[in-house]
Amino acid sequence: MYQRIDASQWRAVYIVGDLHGCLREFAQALRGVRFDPWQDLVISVGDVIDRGEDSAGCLALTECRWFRCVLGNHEAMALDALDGGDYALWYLNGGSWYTRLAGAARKRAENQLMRLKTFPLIIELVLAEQRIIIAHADYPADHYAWQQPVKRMPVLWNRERLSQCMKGEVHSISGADAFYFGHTPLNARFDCGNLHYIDTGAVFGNSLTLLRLQ
Ligand SMILES: [Mn+2]
Repeated sequence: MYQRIDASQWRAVYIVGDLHGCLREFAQALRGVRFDPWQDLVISVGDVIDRGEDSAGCLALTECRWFRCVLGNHEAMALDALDGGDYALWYLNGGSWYTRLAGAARKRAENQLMRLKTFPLIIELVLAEQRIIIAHADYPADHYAWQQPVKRMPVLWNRERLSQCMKGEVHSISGADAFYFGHTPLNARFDCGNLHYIDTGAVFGNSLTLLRLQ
């Protein structure tokens, strides 16, 4: 469920919002910051696949050594479909790109998806003296602790805390310095206490948020 990353192993560490197949925009953003795959790392908040123009290309990123990600609800829907054989929910939510893959491309995507089962729900980035937590939708607790058991569904789907933040009922989470989430497309990144929501709706024609953390 948890994975720890030591930022000192990389020159620069970036975080990127929900890709949803927007490989072109992502490549452009990386070029814009002169990203070096031999020295730098980028961490995704999940939902790399579905809806956009190149889900297979974004899925392939999960095999790159310079790319890390937490699971999003779209990856979880794909895994549930592959495991249970019921594809309806996933296809309705942008997963139909998978039906258009054939032969080796289909097999490759299936293998890459199955590999996501070993991916974390929560990444703890240790950066100098700071602890930065990355999860797809929420960290469903008032206090963060490494390896603390949390429920999978709210980590992937919860929008409750974000709505509370937007209503001004500020909700920081203790136990870590900062939290980064995606999942809810916003016009601009939204910061509330130590919580940062960075899905800026790239797949809906808005911009992709790529931030340098180190
Ligand atoms: Mn999502």
